[in-house]
Amino acid sequence: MPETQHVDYSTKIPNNVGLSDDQRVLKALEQWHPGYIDWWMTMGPEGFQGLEVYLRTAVSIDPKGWAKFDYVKMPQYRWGILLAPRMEDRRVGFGAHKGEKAWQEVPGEYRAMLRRLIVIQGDTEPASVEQQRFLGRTAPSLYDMRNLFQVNVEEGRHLWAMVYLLHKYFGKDGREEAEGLLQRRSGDPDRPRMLGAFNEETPDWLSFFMFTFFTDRDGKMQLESLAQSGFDPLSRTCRFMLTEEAHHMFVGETGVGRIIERTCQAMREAGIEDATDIAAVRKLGVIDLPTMQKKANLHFSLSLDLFGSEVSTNAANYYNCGLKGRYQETRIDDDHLLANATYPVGKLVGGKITVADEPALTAINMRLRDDYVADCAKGVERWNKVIETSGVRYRLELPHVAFHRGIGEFANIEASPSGEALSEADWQSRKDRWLPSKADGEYIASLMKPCWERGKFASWIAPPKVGIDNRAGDFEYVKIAGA
Ligand code: BYC
Repeated sequence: MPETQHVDYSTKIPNNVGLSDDQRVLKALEQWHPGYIDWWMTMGPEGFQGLEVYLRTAVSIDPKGWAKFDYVKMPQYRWGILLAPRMEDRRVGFGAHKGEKAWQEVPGEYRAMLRRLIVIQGDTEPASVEQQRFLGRTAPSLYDMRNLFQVNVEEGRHLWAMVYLLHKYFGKDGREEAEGLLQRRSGDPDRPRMLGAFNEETPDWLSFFMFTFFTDRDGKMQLESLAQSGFDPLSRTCRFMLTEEAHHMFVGETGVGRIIERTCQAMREAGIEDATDIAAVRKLGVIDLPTMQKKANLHFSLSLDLFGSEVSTNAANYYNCGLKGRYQETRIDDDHLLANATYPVGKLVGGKITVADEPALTAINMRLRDDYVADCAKGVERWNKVIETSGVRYRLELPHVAFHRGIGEFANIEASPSGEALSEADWQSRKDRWLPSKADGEYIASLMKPCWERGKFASWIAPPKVGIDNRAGDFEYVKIAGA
């Protein structure tokens, strides 16, 4: 079967890439499949594999009707391979090959670079499932539990998306890399996941929502950049992944928004004016806004590290070779070569945080990170609207990009959220004001009690405005009896 809009469900692996006509790749994927299921059963959502969950499954790549909702047990989810439609006469849009026909096969000289990009992207997907595997137990509602599992199965599908590229285009090394993706484990000291943030814990639901807001948004930016790739199968794969990714960020943004809403409502009801009176707010059984600020500081800074160094020859090479572009490359009005252009980059000069122009080609990571920061800032403003509307006086803010960094220009210094360089002693004495402390973690953990009654929500989070798939408030998103 040729590539179609419709997804072929007659094969074990649903797809729109004509897998039944490609016995070599079909076989390779069928061999990989049991290892994947094994990984899912041991590292996927713990304790819920036998329950029916109201999930969407992609049935087409038509943007208007691509998903269908139904009850499904997660291990029986139809993880499939879906590529966005091929664009006629697509050309490489940037770098040294600009204007050439987009590649349908891997150019030999770029094989190692492309493989690396695909493996890094692939590695993050199962990592996030591993990080979130215990959260079902403390879900604040069936609605939230469903959303968690939806995100998890789709991250699983994104792993399939990258594994398909490895098997189809990278022969033996591709197969080995695909195996490796099932072997590494988030947080494992001996075989960790590749990127820092994916080895951190996601201990509670506030972290989950912050992660899906901040870290999935890095996913969006990276996928947007890879969607520009001159290697057409990668571009098409990423374009379809972005369709699913939007829901993940929705989960994060509305999750945090609903916690804020509930906190502000409880404060108003109790007549608490001072949002920084943490003890008083915590007595109400909700999460105080300063603690939410600390969690945002943590997840934002960890996510900034995912952009790599501000000045990077790797990034310059990816760009120059036409493999990874900038955010919305096609909408940028320049020569798409960047031979003589410069870009302002945050730098540490004589212990001071400043900005200096660098060649734009080596500053590609920095530019993507700037686009990311702007996108995050808009979301934070939407949270601030929720606070403002409630009448509470408090503002959430993104910390300075030098704050709490582990990669790049600011990795070796400590800085305050306002961007002031600090001595080690200063940092040690003040860091608990800016990052979640042990006591904050314990308080949040004390709230993480399951709330699984239909239509009910935990004390610390407001219900959503509308249900998933427009379902009523008491809809049974997860058939929980027997869990
Ligand atoms: N942790 O030149 P540099 C998602 C390494 S999230 C550990 O500064 P480069 C998702 C780097 O590999 C999106 N190591 O950086 C979200 C290099 O190593 P080698 C995932 C790091 O290469 C939520 C060295 O440091 N996709 O989809 O320009 C849920 C120097 O590198 C880190 C991608 O990231 C780090 N944070 O940029 C589920 C896209 N940062 O070569 C999913 C593909 C850097 O010296 N990846 N290093 O051994 C890339 O485009 C680039 O590899 C990076 C790094 C942007 C990650």
